[in-house]
Amino acid sequence: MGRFFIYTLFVVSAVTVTTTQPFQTMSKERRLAYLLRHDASYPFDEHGWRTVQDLIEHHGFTKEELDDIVATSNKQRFEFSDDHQRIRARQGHSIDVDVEPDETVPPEFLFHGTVAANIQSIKEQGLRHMSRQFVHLSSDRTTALQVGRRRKGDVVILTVMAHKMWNDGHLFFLSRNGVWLVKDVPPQYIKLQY
Ligand code: HQG
Repeated sequence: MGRFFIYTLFVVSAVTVTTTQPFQTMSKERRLAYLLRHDASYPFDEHGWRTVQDLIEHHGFTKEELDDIVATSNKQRFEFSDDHQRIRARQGHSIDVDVEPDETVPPEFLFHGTVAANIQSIKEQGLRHMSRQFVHLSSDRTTALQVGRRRKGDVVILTVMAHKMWNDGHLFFLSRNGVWLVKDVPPQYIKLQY
């Protein structure tokens, strides 16, 4: 194991697993997340807004359902424009939009929950943003554990030396629902702790 790698291995049984679930069987919130983050067929404006009218007319949502999802989403994933005519996701996009997360100086450490099967590759390549615009980081281990538990397999919590990265010139953004975003994390900034 490399000098930089100190391991924190949380071996837990995966309770929530990310699946390739058919669209129509997803919850309304998950469907909305897909439609606002990944739907390349929709002409989003540059800041990632989609009209409420489009979701009502073409995707089976009612205005009340959208109000309810925005208000009750456990991670506060979505927001309306001031005039309530448009809606967007606050983070997690694969489509190329700028939802204006705040560029922010990060704390000393941030955390990333993943699974053991990814570790060798992460050691070699660092954390990559994969299909999304950014690598997602959490400000505490508990949240990172929840993120990792979405996947099948033993969860591993990685510690990212965020402030050192920032000092070395990497930009960090904080989404409006508290998720830290960074383009990629080179391997020398990752601590794996036993
Ligand atoms: C892994 C949810 C191999 C990475 C959550 C992760 C989060 C690598 C997967 C948000 C790698 C990407 C995002 C490398 C990264 N080699 N594997 N070099 N670099 N990975 O879903 O962070 O509920 O794009 O560890 O709460 O799991 O939808 O990222 O396992 O905030 O609002 O590649 O999704 O938010 O998976 O999750 P994802 P994530 P919502």
